[in-house]
Amino acid sequence: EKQIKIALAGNPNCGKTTLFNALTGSNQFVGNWPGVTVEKKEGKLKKHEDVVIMDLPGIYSLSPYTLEEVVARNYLIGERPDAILNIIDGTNLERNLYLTTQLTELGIPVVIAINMMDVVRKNGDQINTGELSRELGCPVVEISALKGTGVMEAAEAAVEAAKNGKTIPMHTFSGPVEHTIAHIEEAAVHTMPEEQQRWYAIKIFERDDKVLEKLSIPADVMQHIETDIQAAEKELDDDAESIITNERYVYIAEIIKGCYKQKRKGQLSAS
Ligand code: BGO
Repeated sequence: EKQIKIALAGNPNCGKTTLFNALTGSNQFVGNWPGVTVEKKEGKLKKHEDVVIMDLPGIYSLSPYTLEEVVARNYLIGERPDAILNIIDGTNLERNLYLTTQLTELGIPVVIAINMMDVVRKNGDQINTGELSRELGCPVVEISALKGTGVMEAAEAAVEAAKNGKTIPMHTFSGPVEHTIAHIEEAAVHTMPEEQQRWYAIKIFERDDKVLEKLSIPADVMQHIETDIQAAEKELDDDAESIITNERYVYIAEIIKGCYKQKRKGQLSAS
């Protein structure tokens, strides 16, 4: 039977190491990512001989600015795991979802594990996981990596997603951005597998130099694309990279409004 590869991705301090240990136990192999001194860990999922969990470095974004980000995205783009298990800190939803909005653009099935649920509950806060799942278009499982609750359910949801292999991009940017991304897809990335085109087109829009270097787009095509990007920048009165960042945060703020309820400060607890 074919081996299933699941990448574990999340922000620093979200509990990724705790979850990785809970899922793999002593069945771990530690090394380094090729060419860099960033630790690489992989392990077999408990009771699943055919499932390998890859622990990616803790990151806030898939931008090309830190070694950890580059290592993580090179793995995701280059190796294309069968699914991503995105662990997010439930006490810090807004910040953690910034990475999530980028992972769901890769064309790889994503399952979200909301960690620290013991703390969220203790604080009296509420997360509507059904609504979050609908908004993001991927399964959402509540876990406490520390207490070991929900962790196997989350991993099994990721295995299931890997077997289904379906991804549905849910988030769209503003009109001028989508217009330019569509042009970029047509002009520069149409020969790539369809599920990868959107991520590359967004990165080209952001003028991500690592992606531009890798793709070596012909100069005349690049000139057309640059004209399009500048038109969008003029219309939205910002630089391309900031436009993308800001629109992600606007999207996340909308999601949070619909699925997160923080207990009012000073409110008396019932218990
Ligand atoms: C310390 N619930 C709670 N309450 N805590 C959790 C959970 C959870 O579900 N999951 C993880 N933690 P890492 P990264 C610590 O180490 O796995 C805690 O960076 C401490 N250490 O126990 O390391 C976890 O791999 C002293 O906390 O995260 C750890 O993603 C005092 O979150 C921290 C308090 O987990 C980060 C906590 C000496």
